[in-house]
Formats: sequence, structure tokens, C-alpha cells
Amino acid sequence: MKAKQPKHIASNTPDRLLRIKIYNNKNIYFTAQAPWSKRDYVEQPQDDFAVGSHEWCKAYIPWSEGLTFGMISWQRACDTNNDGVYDENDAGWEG
Ligand SMILES: [Ca+2]
Repeated sequence: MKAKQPKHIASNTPDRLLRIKIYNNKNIYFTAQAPWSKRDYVEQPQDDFAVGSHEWCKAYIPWSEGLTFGMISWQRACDTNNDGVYDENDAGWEG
């Protein structure tokens, strides 16, 4: 008789991350962080360009990743008149 194969062997080893919180009294807490959708880095169209360059500013899709370092960089370096788009009205536009 064949041994029955466990069906969900992977479910016992969840791929978890830990968040570490250190409080003022030096207590350290570890909390499990559930995987989130953005954890696996997806290549972005602007990856080939230097952050803040004209090409990068053009390629970056505002808010495509939410409020990230990229988004903040885009707001500071690209959308200098803060109207939500990168175009000829912004200081870094080369056109
Ligand atoms: Ca702008």
C-alpha cells in the first residue's frame, strides 16, 4: 500500500517576514508580516534611467506604485510646478 502524500505540505512553512519594533524601554517585539502584493519587485519602465533625469521623469507613471521613494523623487525632481504631470511647464523638461 502506498503512503498517502500530504496535500498541503507547503502550508506548514508560510513564507513570512518579521517586523521588528523596538520600544523606548528596549523591549523588542517581533510581529509576523504577511506577504503583500508588492513584495516581489516588478521591473518598471523607468528602471533604465537615472532617477530625476528627463527620461526617467517621462517614463515614470505617477502613483503607479503608490507613495514610494520613486513617487516622492518624481514629485521633487520632475513635477516642479506640482500639477501632477511632467511636461514642458516643469523645470527639468528637455524638449
Ligand atoms: Ca508639472
